[in-house]
Amino acid sequence: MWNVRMRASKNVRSVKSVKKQDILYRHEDVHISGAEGIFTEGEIVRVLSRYLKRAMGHSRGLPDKITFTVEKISDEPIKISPLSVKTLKCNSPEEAKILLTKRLLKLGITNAAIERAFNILYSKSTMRGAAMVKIISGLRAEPDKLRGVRASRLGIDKEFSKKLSKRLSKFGINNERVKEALILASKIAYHKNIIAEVCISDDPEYTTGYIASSLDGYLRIPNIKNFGDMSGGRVFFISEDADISGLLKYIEKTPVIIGE
Ligand code: WAQ
Ligand code: MG
Repeated sequence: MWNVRMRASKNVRSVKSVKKQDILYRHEDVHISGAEGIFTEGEIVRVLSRYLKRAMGHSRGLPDKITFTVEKISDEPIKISPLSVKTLKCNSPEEAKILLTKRLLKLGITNAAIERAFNILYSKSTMRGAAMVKIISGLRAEPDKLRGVRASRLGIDKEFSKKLSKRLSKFGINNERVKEALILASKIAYHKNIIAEVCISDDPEYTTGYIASSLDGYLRIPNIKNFGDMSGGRVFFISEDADISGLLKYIEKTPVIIGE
């Protein structure tokens, strides 16, 4: 199996500084789009062309640099089931925040951690990866606070993918975006030290986000942000005392395939 990754970015000459958790970072690269998956050798060319099209036709703008990585995976992937999928009722970002707060509190996440997450998710300066927020203190745990941590080496069993498509079709949500998000959320929720994830797309025209956890599954939230809004991001809520290096290894390096 092969891990195929794409990253598209645009260099901005005017260097912008952002302050996060009292550390000053400099933004020179604007993230446009990223994608990845685990594929067989025969699928690589088709996937590369699909990713290239996605990078070149993105609503966040035209990139000036696109990087592809094609890497052989030697470890046998862990096979896990996907989370259950449900779409909640939500009419506005304000309603989304109330709904998210309720659900996160129920999962044992403090108001401090929730507030930290909202600041990241609704911030204008988007990250390439996800922030890791500790559930009690609300402190950030990822080593690179500007980039975040990227979930990598994840994919779906080919036969199972067809079955999943059929099921999603019944609800009118059979598309690459939903499938890729469900694969990522399922891998992330599988780790015992990740209590929940919240995601808002950074694409200005895509306004449905989600909250995911092994307890409640993958819950889609319409109108989590306003149409045209360029903000977005991902937050992984982690146990206060989690072994960070072990967790990073799982998120970034351990191959996981979604199957039956
Ligand atoms: N690992 C960690 N964080 C990531 C990754 C990754 N592999 N890919 C993206 N992110 C972060 C990054 O901060 C982006 O700004 C943010 O997530 C949003 O990424 O059920 O389209 O690819 O209708 O814009 C979810 C809802 C859509 C789907 C998610 O995210 C549905 C989406 P995007
Ligand atoms: Mg995006």
